[in-house]
Amino acid sequence: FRGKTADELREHAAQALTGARSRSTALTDAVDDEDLVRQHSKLMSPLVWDLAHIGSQEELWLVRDVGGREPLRPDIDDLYDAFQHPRADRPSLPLLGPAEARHYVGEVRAKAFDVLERAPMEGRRLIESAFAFGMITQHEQQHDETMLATHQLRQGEPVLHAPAAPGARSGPLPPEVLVPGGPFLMGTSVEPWALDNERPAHEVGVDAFFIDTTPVTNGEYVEFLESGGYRQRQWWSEAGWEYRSAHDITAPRFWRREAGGWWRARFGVDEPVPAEQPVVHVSFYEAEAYAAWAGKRLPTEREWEKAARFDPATGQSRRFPWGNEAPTPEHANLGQRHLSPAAAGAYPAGASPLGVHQLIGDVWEWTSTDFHGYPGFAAFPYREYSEVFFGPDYKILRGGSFGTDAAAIRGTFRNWDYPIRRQIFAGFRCARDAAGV
Ligand code: AVJ
Ligand code: FE
Repeated sequence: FRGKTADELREHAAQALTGARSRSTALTDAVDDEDLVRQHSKLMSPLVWDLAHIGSQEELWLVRDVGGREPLRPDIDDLYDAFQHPRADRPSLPLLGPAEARHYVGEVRAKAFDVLERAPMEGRRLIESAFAFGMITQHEQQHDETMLATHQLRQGEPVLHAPAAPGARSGPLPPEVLVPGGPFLMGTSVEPWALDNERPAHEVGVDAFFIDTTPVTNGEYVEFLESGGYRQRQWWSEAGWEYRSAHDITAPRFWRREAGGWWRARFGVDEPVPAEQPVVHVSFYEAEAYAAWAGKRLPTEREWEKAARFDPATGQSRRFPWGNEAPTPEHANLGQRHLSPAAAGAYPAGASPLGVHQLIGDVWEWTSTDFHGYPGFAAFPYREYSEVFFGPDYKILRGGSFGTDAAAIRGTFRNWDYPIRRQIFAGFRCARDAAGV
């Protein structure tokens, strides 16, 4: 926030909120009312639930907590409390209908802007207020990505459209690079919009390791698949093999075999699986099996962050692989500008100082690390944002996907999900030890 006037900070928050809202509107206006209230998959909420939930959180956190205003709709707090109702049960709740939900989120937003007008954007309460608007923006963008995943699960004619993602723009890349051993600064204490689980900054030691310069591509993944990887027990962990067998998983989600080739369904369009793009819609277990087959392993979360942020020239950690400036379309495939990952090598301007590409954008990357708080973790503003998820059930994903907005990603951002999840836009890259280097 340094060097910014209170008005500039307000303007920035207003633009971020408005950007998130145009995306939510586009995702929910793309389908008719019947489609909005339908559950497209037991794994997801009806889109109309996400929309009103976005409004409900904004009412709770911004309008009531930060603004100290009277509740608008205290009667619906429970309906949109994600902890009270699992996704599968949400369609049977007495939810706001499409018109009511749109009206509600509009009313909440008007109040939120009113709160923003009067928010203390200087002095002692600056950080608190500015963070609250950042948190609400990120919350909406996260649900927008979730709604995008619902669109991917939806049956029917395509309703979302975007230009094709770029092809490779860098020359041939080495398959992997060496990341030197030694300490680096992980997490952050200064990033204004960082959530509680990214804090505080702390030094961690990492042994030297090799990491892939790009995420694993469909072409590479097909080699694993066609060499019998899904049938060979030896590549799989015990839990992974159990999961693979119980659900008879034989390929990434949304893939099918036809006429001697692999096809995929992508937002209602059928297309041959593009060999040059990172693989997406694989579970942690599949990622782990591929890595074992390739003679490698998944990176730990620390390794991923060191590869993404460490600048060997200065010894400092950057905000993003390319530096400290916010992502532009030259740096990374973010923000649903395209409806797929881009080819490996499509973002040379986004590479890290060590030459690791596409750490931000394209696909979320599975790491081998369970979700825990950093040393000195303090839940903020609520235990329910991250702390209640700490433990061995969730694996960390890093870097964001083509469906993640720039407002909701940075080098320190931590996402988490169950290792069986495949409907999220997740892929991976491999690493290996560099003992003795
Ligand atoms: C950080 C993506 C795991 O979607 O469950 C949304 C974000 N938290 N509403 C999720 C979130 C509350 C969260 N993830
Ligand atoms: Fe939420």
